[in-house]
Amino acid sequence: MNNRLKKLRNLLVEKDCDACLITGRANTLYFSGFTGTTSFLLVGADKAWLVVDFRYTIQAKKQVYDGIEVIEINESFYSSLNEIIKQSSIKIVGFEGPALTVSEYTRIKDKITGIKKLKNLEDSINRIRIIKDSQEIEQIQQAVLLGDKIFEHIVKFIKPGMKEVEVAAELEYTMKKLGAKGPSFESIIAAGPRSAMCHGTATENILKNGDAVVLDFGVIYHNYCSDMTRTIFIGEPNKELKKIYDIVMKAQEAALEGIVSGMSGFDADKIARDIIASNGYKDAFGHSLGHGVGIEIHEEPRLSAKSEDILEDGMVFSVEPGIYVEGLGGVRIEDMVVLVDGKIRNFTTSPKDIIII
Ligand SMILES: [Mn+2]
Repeated sequence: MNNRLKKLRNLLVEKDCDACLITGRANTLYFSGFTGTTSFLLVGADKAWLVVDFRYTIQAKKQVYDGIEVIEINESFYSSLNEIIKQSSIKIVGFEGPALTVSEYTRIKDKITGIKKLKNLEDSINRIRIIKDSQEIEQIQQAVLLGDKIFEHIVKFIKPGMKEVEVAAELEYTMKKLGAKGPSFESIIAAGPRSAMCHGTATENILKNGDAVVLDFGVIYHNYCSDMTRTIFIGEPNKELKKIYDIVMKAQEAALEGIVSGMSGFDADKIARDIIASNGYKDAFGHSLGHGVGIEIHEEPRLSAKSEDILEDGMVFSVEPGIYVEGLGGVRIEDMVVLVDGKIRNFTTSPKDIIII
């Protein structure tokens, strides 16, 4: 874990900061091991402090990695931070822009008088998490495996006439029963024409004959997220839905085969996008091919028509092409993968042959 703090300290040098203040939950967990919901993690050149209130002192002391001192606040977070900063002659402090509210920023400026300059490090702290270490890869694989088990169960559970919310409830109940903390995002269960809505979270809509049903869900297991999508059918699908299913599967298989380390997120996305476009559905694939997954469900890298990320070994991301036709329905197939030795290793093992219930 010291390696993580080392990377952060290299960033401090690069950004001319004496310390950085971590307030986001994902980065706090990544760099300190602390899972509570309120804290300030201050990392300096050779010391690091996790500032918590009374509720979390015992937990924080148990969880933090070596080299991090747990400080319980006396008066307020700001006065405690101010004391630390004054005592350690920290002057320039970087912060994670995406994880600090305007109110917090204003309070830090007003109350932590020891800070001479605050620097917005934007998403550069998040980007340290872009390459997963072997322990993370192992944990992510376990999370994906749990997702596969849940999918296997839910396929047997689904019957025509059920509501989408019943399917979602069974999914989420099963997750927790199997040890997950809960869903990594609100489960998407979208049947019939609703399946054309990429983020159609479950409603009281009833699963009917001929419906495509998009099941997009994930778990949080041992602090790591999984994400998967399969599209199944209630009764025999019509010709166009079947055709769409084949195109999406081909696009995904081509991407899984073709994505290599060194490739840009743009080029990776293009592999699937070109196949969908050449089959006449150019405008029906309106989202990106994939996103990084880790402590957060959506993180770096991005595989999209706008991405400038370069894909590298150790990156974990989703590959999820889709086609959506208003009035008819949609199909998406999503796996989670890691780049190893230049190529894709697929974590997801759920079947992709058409499933008809
Ligand atoms: Mn996804």
